[in-house]
Amino acid sequence: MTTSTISPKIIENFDLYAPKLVSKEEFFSPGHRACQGCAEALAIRLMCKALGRDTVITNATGCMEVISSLYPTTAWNLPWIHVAFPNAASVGSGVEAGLKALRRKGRIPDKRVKSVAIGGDGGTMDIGFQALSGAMERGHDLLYVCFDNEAYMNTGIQRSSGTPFLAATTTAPAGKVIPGNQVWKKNVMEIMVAHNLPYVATASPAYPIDFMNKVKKAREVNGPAYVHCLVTCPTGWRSPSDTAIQLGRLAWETGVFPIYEVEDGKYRYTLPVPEKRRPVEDYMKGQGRFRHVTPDQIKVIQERVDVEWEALRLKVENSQSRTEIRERLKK
Ligand SMILES: Cc1ncc(C[n+]2csc(CCOP(=O)(O)OP(=O)(O)O)c2C)c(N)n1
Ligand SMILES: [Mg+2]
Repeated sequence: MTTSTISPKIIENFDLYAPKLVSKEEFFSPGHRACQGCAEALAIRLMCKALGRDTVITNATGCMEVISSLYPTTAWNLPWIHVAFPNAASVGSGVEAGLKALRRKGRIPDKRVKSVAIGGDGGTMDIGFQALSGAMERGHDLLYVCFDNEAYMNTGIQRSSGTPFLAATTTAPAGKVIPGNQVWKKNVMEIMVAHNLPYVATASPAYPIDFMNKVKKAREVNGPAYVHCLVTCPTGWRSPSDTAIQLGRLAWETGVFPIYEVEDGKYRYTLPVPEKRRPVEDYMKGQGRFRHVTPDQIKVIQERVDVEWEALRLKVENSQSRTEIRERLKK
């Protein structure tokens, strides 16, 4: 694991600090059936710690539902509902509306219970996309968290619109005809920002405190919020199971997956920005799904990452929040 971004002092006093930073209460319990080194299961566990008890989770079909709810067991220690592949955001918004109605009628205590919908990249960026857009546009008090492992992993590593360019999947195999996935990853963050949401963020369980802080912040928003969490998948990425955290860090250190937030329209990095980004090859070489990629193809990917990184940097540097803009226009 690279430790460049963790202060040595925190590592030295880890046992002292960790329990103060992270709740010991477990809402996603061990004993589930996730693969070894699954970053998605880790991210769910951290998300639940950040959300706390007063939460209802709506879970689209996908790896996390399959591994956590094998009859007659469950890993969930929170109210949890499994729904179809495309409609987590619809059900999550229904849960929110239902809780509101029950509170109004005095049928449940008058306290805030957060509705949180979760789905994989397929369930969010592809098949559940209209449900997500609708829920966000209607302005529900709903947090949606996408756990993006960059393919339909539960059903056998089929490509999704979250799959990176040239990654090999079972429906975009690398061979004589094509060198893996033929299109660039969809930038769903920008589409969420275009919905004018109060809070949108990217995150990774490789930076657990940053991720949990974002979930907490999104939970407090009284309205729609979206968190896009990149989760490494040793099975689908063909990477050793002990590199889940290392790869998560490399995704940020190379700029392949920028970690930032957009609050009220203002872009901000939330981690110390690397002075010099590492080459994308450092990220790709540990993953069998990119094994076939040639040096010339890596150059194309590097150029794309450089351009997207600069486009984001300009947004961080120049964007103003809607509140700031409103105030400026008043003057
Ligand atoms: C309408 C419909 N189509 C297809 C499926 C089969 N199916 C279930 S989960 C899944 C893939 C899930 O992928 P993703 O959302 O990325 O989650 P992951 O398993 O990768 O965590 C598919 C294709 C289904 N359940 N319903
Ligand atoms: Mg997936």
